[in-house]
Amino acid sequence: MKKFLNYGLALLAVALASPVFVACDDDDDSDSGKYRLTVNLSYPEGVTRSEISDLQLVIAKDNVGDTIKLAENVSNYATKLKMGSYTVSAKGTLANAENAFIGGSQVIYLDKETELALPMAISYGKLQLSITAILPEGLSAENITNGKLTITDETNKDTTITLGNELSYTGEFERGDYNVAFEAEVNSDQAIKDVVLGYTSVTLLSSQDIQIQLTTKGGTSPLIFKEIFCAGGKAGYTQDTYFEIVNNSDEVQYLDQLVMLYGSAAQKAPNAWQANGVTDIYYQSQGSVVAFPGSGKDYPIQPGQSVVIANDATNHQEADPDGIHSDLSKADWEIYLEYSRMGDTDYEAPNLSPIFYNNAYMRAFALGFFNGAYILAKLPVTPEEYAADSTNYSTTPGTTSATLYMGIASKYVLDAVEAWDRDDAEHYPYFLPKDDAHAVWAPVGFEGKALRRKVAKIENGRVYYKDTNNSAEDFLTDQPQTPGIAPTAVDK
Ligand SMILES: [Ca+2]
Ligand SMILES: [Ca+2]
Repeated sequence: MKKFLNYGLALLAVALASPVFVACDDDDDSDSGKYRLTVNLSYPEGVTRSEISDLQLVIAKDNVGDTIKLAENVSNYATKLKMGSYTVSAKGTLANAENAFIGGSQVIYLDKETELALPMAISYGKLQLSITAILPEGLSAENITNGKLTITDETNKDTTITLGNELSYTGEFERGDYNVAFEAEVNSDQAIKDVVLGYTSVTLLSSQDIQIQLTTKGGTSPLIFKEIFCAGGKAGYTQDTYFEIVNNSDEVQYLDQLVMLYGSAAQKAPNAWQANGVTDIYYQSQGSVVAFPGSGKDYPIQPGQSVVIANDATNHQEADPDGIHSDLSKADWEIYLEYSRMGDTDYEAPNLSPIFYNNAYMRAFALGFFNGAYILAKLPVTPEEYAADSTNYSTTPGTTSATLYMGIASKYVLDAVEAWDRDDAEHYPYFLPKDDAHAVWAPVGFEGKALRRKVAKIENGRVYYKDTNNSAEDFLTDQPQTPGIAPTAVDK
């Protein structure tokens, strides 16, 4: 129908430009060799002539024809024409709907008296939809960023509009039903930004202004641990451990300057900090805090992509054929503890480096085979700046020990996973519930088993992992080591 309209307009333009008149009386003023053509417009059910305005007819030969305006309540037209091929077109405007048209077109060959019933159909032009998002009280446009509007039509086709910190948008859309969703991040120094979001649906039959009331919600981390292997593949072999981090979001993320911290999950009661009221800063255990290098966007990680961080990026199967180890010689990264007095080898993989250590006799990061609290964090400053700030350290409260521990605040945590030793009778959580609501059982020590995050769904081959900030729900324990290998099935 759209084709017809364009064609009709083209005909109209041509007709205005070169008024070759073919509809009625010819030059010779004689009816000889002419045939009568009667056009009767045939409307779709439910449409009457009185609803149509500006009804026009064009009878064109060789793309040239006059525009005949049909008078009110007239639906037919008769003329006499020479034998030949004609395109008969009609169009009008529907009065009872915005930007709605009715029209039809047919080609005939006139070689006898003819009565044509020209079928007419309805077509619609686009309508204007204006959308305004209303922020929750206390927030203004300067407080938000990365605003995104998603408009989904009846066929589930999405149109995504990037709005930055704009709150309104106007576009042209076909008639129909739409779902409209708005989402933006709230500016803060938190590693996981809060989001404002809202949703509405609209049936677009005329141009409309709609509003979406937004509410605030805690965001989810784009980067999470997919697998943690810290249980060891054989007693006495300490450097086969690894972490795997996945980009569980739909946008590119960056590993630059992210830090990893390890805490002990062996506590049966509040630790010294918790007992002193410090519950939202997580202090490391003995050992190091390590960081990715980079200046901000040097190490992108694509949606769905994962990276393996080995303690030692070497083939541990070769090094110790008796244990249950992985070949980590192709690991994306390794943790290189240059300071270690136990010796650490700098293999080919690029390094995460310590930004602080309080025990030079640790051979590897996160030494603790039967339990552990693992943090992936994004700091508000560079790791070096963070490490240089003395307020980020504490000695153990209530003791005279001079040993310093680095702490990372809950708000900088991207992912926190706690694993408890199932043989311990008592446990006291290392994390606040908002970071990890419940620990998972750690794999049995020295049996080569890993913690692996559950698969929530698989779409077009892309694995999405479960992330409810509850390790007991999100992780499977005693899993085979699968560094860098995505599962192929959804987990219960
Ligand atoms: Ca190492
Ligand atoms: Ca290296």
